[in-house]
Amino acid sequence: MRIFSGIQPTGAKHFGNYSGAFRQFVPIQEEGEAFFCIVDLHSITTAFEPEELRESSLDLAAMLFAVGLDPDRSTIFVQSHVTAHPEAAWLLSSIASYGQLGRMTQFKDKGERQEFISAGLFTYPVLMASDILLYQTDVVPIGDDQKQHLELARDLAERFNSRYGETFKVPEGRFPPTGGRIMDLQEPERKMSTTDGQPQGTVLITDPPETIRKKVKSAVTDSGSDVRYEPEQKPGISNLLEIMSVATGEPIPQLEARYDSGGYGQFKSDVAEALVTLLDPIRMRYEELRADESELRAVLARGAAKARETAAPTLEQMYERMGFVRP
Ligand code: AQP
Repeated sequence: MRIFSGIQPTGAKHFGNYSGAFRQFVPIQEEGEAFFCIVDLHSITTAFEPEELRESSLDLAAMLFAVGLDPDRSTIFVQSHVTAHPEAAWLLSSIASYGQLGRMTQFKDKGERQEFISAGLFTYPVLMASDILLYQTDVVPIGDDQKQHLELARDLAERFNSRYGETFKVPEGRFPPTGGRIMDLQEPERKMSTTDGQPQGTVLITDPPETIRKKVKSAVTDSGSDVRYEPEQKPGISNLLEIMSVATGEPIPQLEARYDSGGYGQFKSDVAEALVTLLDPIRMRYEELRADESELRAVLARGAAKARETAAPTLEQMYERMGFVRP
């Protein structure tokens, strides 16, 4: 089984990324041949600083190893090291419709909040489709916010296969049953996010314990004092319940039963401690791994070599089937 997932090196990664994506990566790497891609080409579709991009690409590599990815089992690489990705994206853009791209929620949401809307932000999902399809991927472990983009990748695979002959596997998404969409602690109706979230409402994986405690303590809660999972009526408390369930592995009904009539105070302080217990060892491992930049670069170079070799035959087939004269 082939597994592929991409993560943007945009700023520091947060608990939402951990819950929706990283947490699934560790067990899934045992199920087949896994590729995890630091999608730096995606990161330039919104405003960015070149120096930060360089640093955060290496930060993300260290983070992926800190959460438990094993470079001997999985291939971890940087997207821009494998030029097949933008090449395949250009070929796929000829079968992606302008209308479908315009309906992407992420494009509409992010577009609304930017003064300058890049063409790259619009075509982003085509590059994401090429990332996934080049590896003949069976399974894509991702958070709920990526469902629509994955659907587009599936549509493009089917369209290409029917127009030019069977070339791509049609991938399936794998979404966590709990914690697939973690919300901002300050604005629980919006997802926790690096670029669009509130700093106080975003728990970073590298936040020190005191910062985590402060952020959870000031999390927006709802009227009433009962701890119940009702996302419509109680978005703040329901989000905290999901966070605690992800952090401890305890099912939500069990947590509801324990905290139901105890008020929000004790509950919030236990959520904070559960996060600290989970994230503190990751932060410490991260700091250790991040300090050895030459080792990180060496592992990424090995990953890129393997990724290039794996993606090349699919790209070649795309060119062939579309009628290009090959050199
Ligand atoms: N809030 C979230 N809850 C659960 N999963 C999430 N993911 C992102 N936010 C949440 C999942 O994390 C993986 C990597 O995401 P990404 O780094 O590619 O970027 P993103 O989705 O753009 O993440 P951000 O932080 O939310 O950034 P912006 O501000 O760009 O929207 C993906 O599998 C994603 O589903």
